[in-house]
Amino acid sequence: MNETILVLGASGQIGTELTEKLRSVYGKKQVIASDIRGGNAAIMASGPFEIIDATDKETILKTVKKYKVTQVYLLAAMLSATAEKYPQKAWNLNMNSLLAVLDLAKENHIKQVYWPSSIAVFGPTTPKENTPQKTIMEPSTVYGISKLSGEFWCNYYHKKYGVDVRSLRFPGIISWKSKPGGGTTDYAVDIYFKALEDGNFNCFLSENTRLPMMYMDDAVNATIQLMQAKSEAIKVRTSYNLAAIDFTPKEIFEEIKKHVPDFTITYNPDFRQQIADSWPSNINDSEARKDWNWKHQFDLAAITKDILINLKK
Ligand code: VAH
Repeated sequence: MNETILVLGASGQIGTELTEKLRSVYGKKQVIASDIRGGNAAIMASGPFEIIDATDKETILKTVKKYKVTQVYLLAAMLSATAEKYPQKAWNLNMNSLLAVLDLAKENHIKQVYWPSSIAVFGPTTPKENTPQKTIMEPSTVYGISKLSGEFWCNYYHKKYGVDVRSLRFPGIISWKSKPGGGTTDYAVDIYFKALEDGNFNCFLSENTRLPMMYMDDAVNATIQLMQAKSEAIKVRTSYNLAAIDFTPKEIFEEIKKHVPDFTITYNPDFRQQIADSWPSNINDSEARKDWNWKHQFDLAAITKDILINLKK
């Protein structure tokens, strides 16, 4: 597999762990990490790093030529909660970065593109249970609007120019290696840190807010599995539904309490409750399981055990 990969947004929650995994699969020198700001020590030390604004096509092209890049993974984006505060900045970053990379693929500078979408493409009129691949999609957040638009651009560039761009609709992603980054589902990241640091968690969502979630390891493995699948196996060129588990703040709290008996929680919903209420409770990902054999590994008990063991180290 002689690929050379450029990760845009490598300092973010997913970018950090995706870069680490890609370097273990393809070789440290074959994966160039980049972001608008420096990454964590491990990312900076374990392979090439470049400061790149993901909306700046010329700088991306210069880097593609410098390292003879064959694939770009575009993880740079502004997430749901922050995007509601800065709509124009979110639209600019989320859209212009994607169009820049799709153009580089259309001009044959790179062979393959990965771009993450999100369950945020679904809105309040979407069926909430077992949400299908094709359904009503009327997103009511800036982030969701940018992700749904991005999906149509991916499909357009594939159909019209033959660009091999692939995408997954990520649920909320839980990890312990980096602190939360402005996402509505990031309560499920922060709760583990607070369980060990403070013993109490002030949750910005109500206790019965059920959301689709996934462990970072599953999300990273799904991404690489999708990108390594044969092109003819990829039947969906907007973005694949991808699912693992779903839970409420009450359920994740109870799971953590099994390990941290004195842990307490208070619920003080804020503006992010409205965002969460516009999203599905759980997702049907049968197309991904059928087309390229997707299968999640981690349930909530396994996630909780793994995170608390690692955070306690
Ligand atoms: C967010 N973590 O909360 C992201 C994700 C489904 C949510 O896209 O904005």
